[in-house]
Amino acid sequence: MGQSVDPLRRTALLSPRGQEVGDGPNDFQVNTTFAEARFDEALTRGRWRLGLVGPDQGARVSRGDLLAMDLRTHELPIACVEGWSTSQTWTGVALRDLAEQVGGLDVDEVFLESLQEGGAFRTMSITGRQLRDPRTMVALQVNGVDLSLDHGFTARLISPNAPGVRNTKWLATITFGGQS
Ligand SMILES: Nc1nc2c(c(=O)[nH]1)N[C@H]1C(S)=C(S)[C@@H](COP(=O)(O)O)O[C@H]1N2
Ligand SMILES: [Mo]
Repeated sequence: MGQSVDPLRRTALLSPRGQEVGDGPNDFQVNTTFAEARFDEALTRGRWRLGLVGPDQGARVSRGDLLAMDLRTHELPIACVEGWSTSQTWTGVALRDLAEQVGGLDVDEVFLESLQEGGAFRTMSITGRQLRDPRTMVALQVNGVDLSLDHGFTARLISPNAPGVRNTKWLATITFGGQS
């Protein structure tokens, strides 16, 4: 599948809505493709670490560290204000489990930072309530396979109570307690 993408069809799908058809399990709508995000793919690979900043301490966790944690799987929607919605099966680590590692479970705000260098959605925040929802996760996989680059590899936020825009892709750092 996807071996011969008609270039015209592909262009049409790169509409202002950012919708694009990917391959297999990652074949669902995209807002901001990896190509549009414009950063070095190497940043998502071997040396990638997720930075965790909490009131008590900080930590840097690798993809392997995350995969070794308690993994959760939930079917959750992404609803984009641009007029589409999709529901997929995500697997990852509960955000609250990561917060606990750095003493950040009781904060009022969580600040998410993407590897993306520019763009309005490079940084985002979610509420303490969203943090404490056990289904809010740092997702590594979707529908049983690794996230595609377009869907935020290495890791992205998925929260059941947040608009699509808050589900930050290409996570770099998570600060519990807001931007200090
Ligand atoms: N870094 C980053 N994360 C992002 C965005 C973005 O432009 N940059 N777009 C957001 C928006 S508006 C939506 S609706 C979802 C869409 O996720 P998807 O592209 O995996 O479907 O990602 C969100 N996360
Ligand atoms: Mo969106």
